[in-house]
Amino acid sequence: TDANAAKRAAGEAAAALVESGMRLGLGTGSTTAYAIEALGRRVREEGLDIAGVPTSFAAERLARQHGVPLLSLDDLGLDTIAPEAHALDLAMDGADEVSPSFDLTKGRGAAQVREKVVAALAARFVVLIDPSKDVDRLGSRMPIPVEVLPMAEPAVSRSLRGLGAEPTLRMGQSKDGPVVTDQGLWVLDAHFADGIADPEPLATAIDGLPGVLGHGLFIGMTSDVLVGLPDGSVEHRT
Ligand code: DER
Repeated sequence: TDANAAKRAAGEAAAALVESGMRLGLGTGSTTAYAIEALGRRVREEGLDIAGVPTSFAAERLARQHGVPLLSLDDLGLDTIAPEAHALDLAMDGADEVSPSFDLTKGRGAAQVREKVVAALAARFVVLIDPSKDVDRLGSRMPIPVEVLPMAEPAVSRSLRGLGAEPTLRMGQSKDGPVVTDQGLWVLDAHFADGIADPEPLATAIDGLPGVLGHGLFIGMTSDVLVGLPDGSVEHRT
């Protein structure tokens, strides 16, 4: 379909940015899946010498399936890297919404907590989208996923309402009861009826709620946006 052609174009463009010797962040979702597949091809066909830190069980399994070598943060020798240097050369990941200033909503796949850890370690954070992800303001089309300690869910829901959101507990499709994340926690999807005028203070406020592990607002983290188009072309925004 056109949507798949657009996602594939973005994913393959991201894989083309990768050079031997790079340590990568491997994102989660259907768009980054194309990048992981393309990286696997380059490893096999060109002997590309890379390794990546996966951002979910899904990304890890996909990387193994395609023969992309994996790393954990323990393998990076973080304490031997100067504080101002970056542990990863390039992290690639998808997004649910991208604002004009490249701020993101992420977490449709409930992977936002590990994704943010990995993106924060990268010298360059490349976001892979199709045009359907462009929004004028974050929260206008997608809720903000908030990963929460199950025992704290009632308190965090109340606080999110106080911040102007309508929170809904994310329920399983192939599982009865709440979705359980890779960390064994729950996800509250915080819906903002009119979108979010100023996402930065909201992100800070959500981070401060006791019982919250992380959320899907990625503010000021994006280096590049690769927009795949249905005709297979790619728009590169920096
Ligand atoms: O869940 C996530 O954070 C994904 O990266 C999501 O934001 C994008 O997934 P998609 O590429 O399948 O739309």
